[in-house]
Amino acid sequence: MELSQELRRQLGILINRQGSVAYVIVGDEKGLLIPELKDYPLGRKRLRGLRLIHTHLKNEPLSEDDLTDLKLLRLDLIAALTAPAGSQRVSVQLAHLSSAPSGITQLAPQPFDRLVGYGSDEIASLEKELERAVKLQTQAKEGQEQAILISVRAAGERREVEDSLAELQELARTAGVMVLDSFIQLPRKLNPRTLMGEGKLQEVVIRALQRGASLLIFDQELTPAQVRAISAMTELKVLDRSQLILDIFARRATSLDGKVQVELAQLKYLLPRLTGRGTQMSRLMGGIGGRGPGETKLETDRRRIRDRITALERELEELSRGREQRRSRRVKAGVPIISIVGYTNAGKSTLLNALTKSEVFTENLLFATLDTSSRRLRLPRDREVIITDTVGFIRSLPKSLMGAFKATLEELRDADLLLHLVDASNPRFEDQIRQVRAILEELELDTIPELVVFNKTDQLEPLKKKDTVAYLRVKQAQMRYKAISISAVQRPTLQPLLEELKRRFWPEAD
Ligand SMILES: Nc1nc2c(ncn2[C@@H]2O[C@H](COP(=O)(O)OP(=O)(O)OP(=O)(O)O)[C@@H](O)[C@H]2O)c(=O)[nH]1
Ligand SMILES: [Mg+2]
Repeated sequence: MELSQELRRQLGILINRQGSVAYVIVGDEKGLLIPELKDYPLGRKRLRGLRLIHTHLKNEPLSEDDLTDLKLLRLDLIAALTAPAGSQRVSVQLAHLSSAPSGITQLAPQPFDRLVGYGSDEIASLEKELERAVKLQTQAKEGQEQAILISVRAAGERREVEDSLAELQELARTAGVMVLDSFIQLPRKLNPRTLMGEGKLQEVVIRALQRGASLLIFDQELTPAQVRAISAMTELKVLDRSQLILDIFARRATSLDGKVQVELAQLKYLLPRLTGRGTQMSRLMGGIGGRGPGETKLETDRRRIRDRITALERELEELSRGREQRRSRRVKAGVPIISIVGYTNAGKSTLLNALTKSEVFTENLLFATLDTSSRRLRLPRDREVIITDTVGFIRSLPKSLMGAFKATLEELRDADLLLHLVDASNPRFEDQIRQVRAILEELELDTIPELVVFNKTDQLEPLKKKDTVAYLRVKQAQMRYKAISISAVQRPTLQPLLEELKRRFWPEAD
């Protein structure tokens, strides 16, 4: 304290759990800057294992900056020592993280000697308490990743943001991630470095600590620099929507075609990010032992990835040649082709199965289907059509995936009719229709005739009782889109659809 007053600078020490001094920090009159705590990584621990004890020169209480350090660095404890000018009586103020709503517990100033008593036992029990609070709240399976969802958008309606976030939650569920909480921020201006404002980000970190999350998933696409900045600041894993979708596709891909396309998409997503990290790391982490992957290693990595991309593209071409042959045979046969398109989970595969009595895999998770399958559907009087089912759409489909799945989506070009299947039981169905149409337009498929079909109408009766307004909205939309209603799980309801197909392709008959 004396030394600090003499120097007119704050002094601080970081003490580890063994009681030895890990860092000594010399600040200025108003504050001090904590270095990167490389030797004390957080890993899966709740708390850092370091206590910061530092001096305040003007008798001031723990500052905002102090509390921010406590939160972001997840220190075990922060203590500020003060002494009235010329006095030997040093008093101490303590704060530590806790399961209180604010995330922090502050103790009233007390004489310095008390600090000595506030030792490892308290901290150990504090960490246990945090651990216990987390355990009580979650039922995550062993090894299941636990996440907090975040959406930050400068412009846009709250409802739209919430819808998109609800979908992100579904995506997380599909990826096997447990969602603990979500945050929405609608700032007037985005923070270019971390997207989310830093104050809000602190709140997120505290929540992650209290609830035991290890992962942040953003609904918006993050730049490589933003991912780095946010994960450096929070020491949590950071993903965005695109990465989550890519991850789901990667788990789902079973056919050779699917695997090649997904790997291609992943590499194309990775390549620019790898470049960014390389140059940044080597600049930031210079010095002995702190070198990132060296430039040479990165250059080889990049080259290897580019080579792999070329090889995969060639393989895809090869694969699509086989597909081409099958296609041209089909087209030549002159049999009408109907392609079922629609938002993921609309029931496309279920409908294909119901119509053609086949067994394409279906599941109540997103992106059950990645590969296109075609089946013949026999109609009365020896007429037949080919029905194809393909990968589902979703809003903000990552560009790299669109590119990689071009070949799969190419097949839609041969369709004589796009059967646009809509999950009418989904509260967001109208938005989903818009999204599907936007993607069709982007693929230049909007010139093919479209037939809108509302599926899952078996769910509408319960809806009518529960939420009449929503029910009426579906009914109105159905008229507006001139949609046929079916329930793919109840075969008799498909009759009107079959009639309509007959009318479209053989109008003169009967
Ligand atoms: N209640 C009800 N559920 C349905 C109906 N049609 C499909 N489902 C269910 O909806 C879920 C999704 O069906 P899928 O056929 O896999 O959907 P999809 O459009 O092929 O989805 P992706 O391949 O993931 O894009 C499954 O759990 C189906 O059982 C329906 O008419 N009524
Ligand atoms: Mg499917």
